[in-house]
Amino acid sequence: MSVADTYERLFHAALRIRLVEERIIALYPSDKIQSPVHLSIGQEAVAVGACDALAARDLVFGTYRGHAFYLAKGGNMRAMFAELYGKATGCGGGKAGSMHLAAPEVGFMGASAVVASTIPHAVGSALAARHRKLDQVALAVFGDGATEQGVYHESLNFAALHRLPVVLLCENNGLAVHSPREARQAFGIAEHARGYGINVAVCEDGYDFMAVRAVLADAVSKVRTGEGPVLVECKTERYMEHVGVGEDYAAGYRSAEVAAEWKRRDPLCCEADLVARWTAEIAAEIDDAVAFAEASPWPSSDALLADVA
Ligand SMILES: Cc1ncc(C[n+]2csc(CCOP(=O)(O)OP(=O)(O)O)c2C)c(N)n1
Ligand SMILES: [Mg+2]
Repeated sequence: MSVADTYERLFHAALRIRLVEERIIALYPSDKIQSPVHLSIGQEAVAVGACDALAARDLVFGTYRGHAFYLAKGGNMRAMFAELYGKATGCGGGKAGSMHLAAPEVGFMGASAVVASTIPHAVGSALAARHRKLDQVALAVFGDGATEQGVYHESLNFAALHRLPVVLLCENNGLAVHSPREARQAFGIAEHARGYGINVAVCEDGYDFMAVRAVLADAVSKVRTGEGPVLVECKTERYMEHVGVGEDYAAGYRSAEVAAEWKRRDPLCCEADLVARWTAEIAAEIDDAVAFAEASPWPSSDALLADVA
């Protein structure tokens, strides 16, 4: 496949995610979406580039800001909207909501509202792949805030010690809720990870799915050939508020100018002709997924305690 074909394929995948989240923004005031939503608008290229560098058999462990990775790994859009609507046909039976999407049938193994909590799941899965002699890479995706959690450091140490087949992908948007990274961390994420003696890569251009894909392809190939874990720090920018469907540049904790600079480089904001080429087709797919969610039944009361204990 030519570079131009790959660019268009990834652009389409990223645009699909953005249009899904823009539809969530439009639907949210109706109160039909039953859970809080953490939007990835601005960060789609990280998910698209990363998932494109993986094989279908590889596994992704995500976060509550998970719509982008769920869709990029191949999660079903109907099951995602039904989950947001709390319906029985949702990917979590309507009980998981936006923060706990999962599509294990395509290798999106789950997400959690608890910061950093899926990193050890990815590391454990990589250990299992090693024991079972599977050619399978685990990818843990997490935010910059997650690197302050103890379990992040425990996971890095264990993965490095056992040279496990795991990629640790930090979506560094420079914020944890309203706190800038500089006010929270005494270390650089990539610099610090090097101390564990593992391969480290940085992608400065997290708006550029081709750049992300190239960095991740190199990381995945190193992991697959037995070089041990790789940490990838990918710089990115979230355009919307931490949770919810609004913009909050007026809140004073972040810079609208910085976001505007990212938007000037973001293909989804700049390439109007490609956006126009695919918007109607993607909108039709979203219409179908929303109609499916609307028409689906609520979970039965019997389902309330299923899968709980
Ligand atoms: C263990 C834990 N501590 C605190 C929180 C509250 N909390 C929710 S999101 C968040 C910020 C996380 O920031 P980051 O990891 O950078 O991810 P981002 O939201 O920027 O994608 C915090 C502190 C939580 N959910 N879990
Ligand atoms: Mg962050």
